[in-house]
Amino acid sequence: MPTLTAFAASPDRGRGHARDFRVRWAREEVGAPYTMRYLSFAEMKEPAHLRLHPFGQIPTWEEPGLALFESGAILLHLAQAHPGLLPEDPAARMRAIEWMFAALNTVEPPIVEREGAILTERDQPWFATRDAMLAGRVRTRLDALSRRLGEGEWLDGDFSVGDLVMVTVLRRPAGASLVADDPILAAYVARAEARPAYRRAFAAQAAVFSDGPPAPPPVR
Ligand code: GTB
Repeated sequence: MPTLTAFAASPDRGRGHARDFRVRWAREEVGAPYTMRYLSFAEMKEPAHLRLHPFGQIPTWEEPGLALFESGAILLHLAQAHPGLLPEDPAARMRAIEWMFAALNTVEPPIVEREGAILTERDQPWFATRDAMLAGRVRTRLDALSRRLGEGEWLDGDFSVGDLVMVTVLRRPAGASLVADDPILAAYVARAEARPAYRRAFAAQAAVFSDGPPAPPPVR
């Protein structure tokens, strides 16, 4: 059975913010079983894991004849190998992949940059000014995404791997409250979170922590 790696002790304590969650969700969407291997931070930097992931991170994916790192590559592989996450029509299929890249390369970076600042620079006297700037960059991306989504249910036709990645990006803490302020994006994320596959994946990862996920920290 294929194996996905994840944090043994995720700092999010089961809120599904680490990047293994998007793979769990995809796997549930296509209805294919998988097993998990949980790693400590020390194990992620040991030679056995570095052979799988040159940067010593999670997630990684192993199946007979193939080992992958990078959540985007793993998701593209799964979406190509199983029906359900990519349209059959070649042009529509490419547009879904385009949205996946947009999520990873255009929307996620400013959110990750803000997240890093919140984690490491919060005590600096200039933090409020810097955070306002970083939040503004996130908002610029979210506004454009919201305008494009408009009244649409998903980004381009049926739910695809592009939506799956975009929603995991929009759920990240440094963007979540800005998403909540936008009714179009908030409804989009809620629609995705209501999918049975999402709920199964979320329950599975939350169950790793016996005390359950705590309330999220306030990030505005
Ligand atoms: N581009 C890679 C991908 O998409 O797979 C990025 C992989 C990555 O950043 N992995 C992180 C990691 O292994 C975990 S997801 N970090 C450990 C290290 O670099 O040593 C990032 C993450 C971690 C924790 C939370 N959280 O607790 O909320 C959210 C996101």
